[in-house]
Amino acid sequence: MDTVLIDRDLIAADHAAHAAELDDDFAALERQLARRGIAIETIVEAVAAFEVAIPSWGVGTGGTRFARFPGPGEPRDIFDKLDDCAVVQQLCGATPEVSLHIPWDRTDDFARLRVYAHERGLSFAAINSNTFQDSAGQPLSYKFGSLTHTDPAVRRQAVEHNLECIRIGEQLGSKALTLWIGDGANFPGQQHLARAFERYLDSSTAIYAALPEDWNLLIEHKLYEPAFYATVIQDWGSSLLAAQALGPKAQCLVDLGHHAPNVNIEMIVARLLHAGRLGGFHFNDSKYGDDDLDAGSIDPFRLFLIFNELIDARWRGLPSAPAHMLDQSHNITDPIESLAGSAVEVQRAYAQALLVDRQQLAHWQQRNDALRAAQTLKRAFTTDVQPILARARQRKGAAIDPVAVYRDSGYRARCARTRPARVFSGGGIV
Ligand code: LRH
Ligand code: MN
Repeated sequence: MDTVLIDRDLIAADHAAHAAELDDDFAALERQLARRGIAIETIVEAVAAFEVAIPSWGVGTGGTRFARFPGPGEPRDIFDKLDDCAVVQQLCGATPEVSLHIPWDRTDDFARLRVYAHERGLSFAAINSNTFQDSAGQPLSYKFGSLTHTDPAVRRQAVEHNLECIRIGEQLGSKALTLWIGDGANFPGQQHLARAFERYLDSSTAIYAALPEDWNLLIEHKLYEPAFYATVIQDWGSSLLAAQALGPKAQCLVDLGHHAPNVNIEMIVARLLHAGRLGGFHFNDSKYGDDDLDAGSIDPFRLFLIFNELIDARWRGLPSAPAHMLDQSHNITDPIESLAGSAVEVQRAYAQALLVDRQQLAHWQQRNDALRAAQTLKRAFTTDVQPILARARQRKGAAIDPVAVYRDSGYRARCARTRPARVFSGGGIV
């Protein structure tokens, strides 16, 4: 990594300041886990190897349809965004990959962008297409849909955009295309529910045919918004039907915010694992709708239960390697602090899920001892794995206290001086 944006001395000082307390906490946890038959080093290694990609659109200040309150030193283009992503990686050591969105991240030299990223220790995760907005100079509008539009010319335009995203992704070294479309209806009767799905299959078949051999197509379902009565790929069932119709490279992506309140998402994960079609996640949190809040900030137990299904599948020998990504909108916090913090929260859920005594759990489940089974699972969730997460960061040269190091670095103030303020008070998530 040639270009370092946070002074390494700051991280060295952070390590020096926290080493003693971390050693103390780590030793205590090591003893506790040893009594439970768990070698703490195996968990530290697993956590150190765990990565979650960050969304390029997550480093700018997000907003709602009502307003967006731009923060200081907003990134102006994809190069600024990569700088900010590199800072997140330097702080938490768990986010070496960035997921781009086209046309938001379009540039005229993607080869140079790849080098720019590489110099900052970054590479590229799945690339995201966008047929939910009309871009400048676009001949046909997506007002009434894109891949499922009744007009074949609009569908062709949307397919062509996705093919272009694949070509861009190939230049960047991505290995997947994430396909989320907002297509749907606001009124009963407005759209033929079956024919719209058939048009989706027809259009995505053309996209699937253009996928390089080693790529995946990640189909992202969403309950509603921007459509408020019916969404063509509304739930995991529609996504799975489409993936099974398209072929083995088509997988289902679960964005945690894309479900009705109280839907059992870990159950959906278990079903998609069973079908062999769990392709990835967009981690975030929510209390009501697609709130895109920081992962683990509202319901960390749900995040843990999702990882519990992933680890249980692995324990049962079910192969799955879903792509882990954050997809959040940071309306009131510094995006860099939120992204680093959220990456750590995803790691926390993963580490806790690794602590589940699966033999014991299976024992109680077999005997329908509901209380003991629930307690066995909760014991892992209530284990404070903070020393493991910090130790993993320490060993990777990341910060033990990422937010403190970031604030001491003055990086944001530096950006506020070098990046002209963007005066834009309108709505919109980015
Ligand atoms: C849709 C979504 C999708 C992205 C967009 C930024 O709500 O989750 O993954 O394209 O957010
Ligand atoms: Mn998403």
